[in-house]
Amino acid sequence: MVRRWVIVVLTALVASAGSVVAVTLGASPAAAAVEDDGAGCPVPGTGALTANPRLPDPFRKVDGTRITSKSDWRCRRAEIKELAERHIYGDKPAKPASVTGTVSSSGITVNVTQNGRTASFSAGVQLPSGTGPFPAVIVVGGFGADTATIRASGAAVITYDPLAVGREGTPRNNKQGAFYTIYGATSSTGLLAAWAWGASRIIDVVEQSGGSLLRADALGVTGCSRYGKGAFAVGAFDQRIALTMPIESGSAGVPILRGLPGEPGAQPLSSAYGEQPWLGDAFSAFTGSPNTLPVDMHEVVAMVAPRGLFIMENPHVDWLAARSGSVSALGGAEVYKALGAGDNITYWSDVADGTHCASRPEWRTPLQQNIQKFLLKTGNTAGTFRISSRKAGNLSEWRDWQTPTLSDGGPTTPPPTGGPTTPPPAGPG
Ligand code: MCU
Repeated sequence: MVRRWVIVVLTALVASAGSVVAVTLGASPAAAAVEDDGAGCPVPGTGALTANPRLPDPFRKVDGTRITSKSDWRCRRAEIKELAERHIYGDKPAKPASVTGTVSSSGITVNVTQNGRTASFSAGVQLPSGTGPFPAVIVVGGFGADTATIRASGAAVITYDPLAVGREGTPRNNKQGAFYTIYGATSSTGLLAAWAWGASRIIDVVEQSGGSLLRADALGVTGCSRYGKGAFAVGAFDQRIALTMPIESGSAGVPILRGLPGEPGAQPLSSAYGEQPWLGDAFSAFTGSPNTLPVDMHEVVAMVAPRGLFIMENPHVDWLAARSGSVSALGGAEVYKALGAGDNITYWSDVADGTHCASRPEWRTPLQQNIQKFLLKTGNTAGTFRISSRKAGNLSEWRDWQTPTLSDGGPTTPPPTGGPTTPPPAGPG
């Protein structure tokens, strides 16, 4: 009966959205077929923000009730996404009216038109050996990612220069790049959301290319440092990404924002906000008081669930905030567990070399295993937590909530318009 209910809901979703929506049941590691499967979910306003020194409960909805079933996660995720955009990143607009482009064995072109404004950018492609179509990993920025291992594992590399979409070195009131050409130089959206939007448009083009060279259903993303912040945002905000792999992302990346003021040597919030317009303009309200944020980065980790996530961090450079990173990963992992997908997240900061964005032998095997599991679908290695004792955070100090046992039943939140409004009667057992 449960299965029939899921099928009924799926049918309704397909009918109402006009596109196929892939849903992950149990622990099977599937990306969604759409950028945002919670686009139709209601998200109430939060009202006045109240201080909470602990991490917000990822399972508690804006209306104050807690979710009870795995299928409730879809609309709870939509709330987190909205809060993260509103207070941390700025708005990431949905797919523009027109996205066109080409995919070849050497590159991808992207042309976007919206409201009479047009912008273009491109990305490089490097294929692995063998015959396609190939999975692919979008490499944000030009350093720190182990592209040799990615290609040796059988995935193509899509080299994405995010600065063409959102430039660094500009003032907040005169932002530049393809995103701001479309949405305006005074857009309050920060660079990370702009970069994520650009990656989503690359995925649109790969999707529209018909899959003869690159597979839109087997895409990953990675990047190091500021581009690790970017890779994290790309994977969190586009559910077509099957494998998200941020490297040494630091403040404004994986680490909990609440942890940064108290982590010795970590890049301060005011610095992460001020160094570049990475975060949305609205984050200025929180640089001195992250405790009033109704959302924190452990929930952005959870936005990736149940999809593949491999977080790599460096415990030797205090600035990179790996202690707060470990708390974020542990907090987000609670959502993975509740969804029955605890094996889909890996966190690894136990590395010997302290050089920022170094090539690290420790990460080669888990990188290959994650590509096999989530992109090639030839492996099923369980994710692990390898937290360096140098920067080991303690989740229990940061939470006052416990992880619920979520039922497999139908949604308690109504499906989008056009779907059934009452669940079918319960079956015998
Ligand atoms: C970790 O990412 C950043 C960091 O946030 C900045 O403060 C620093 O200047 O640059 C890092 C980076 O991108 O290094 C390549």
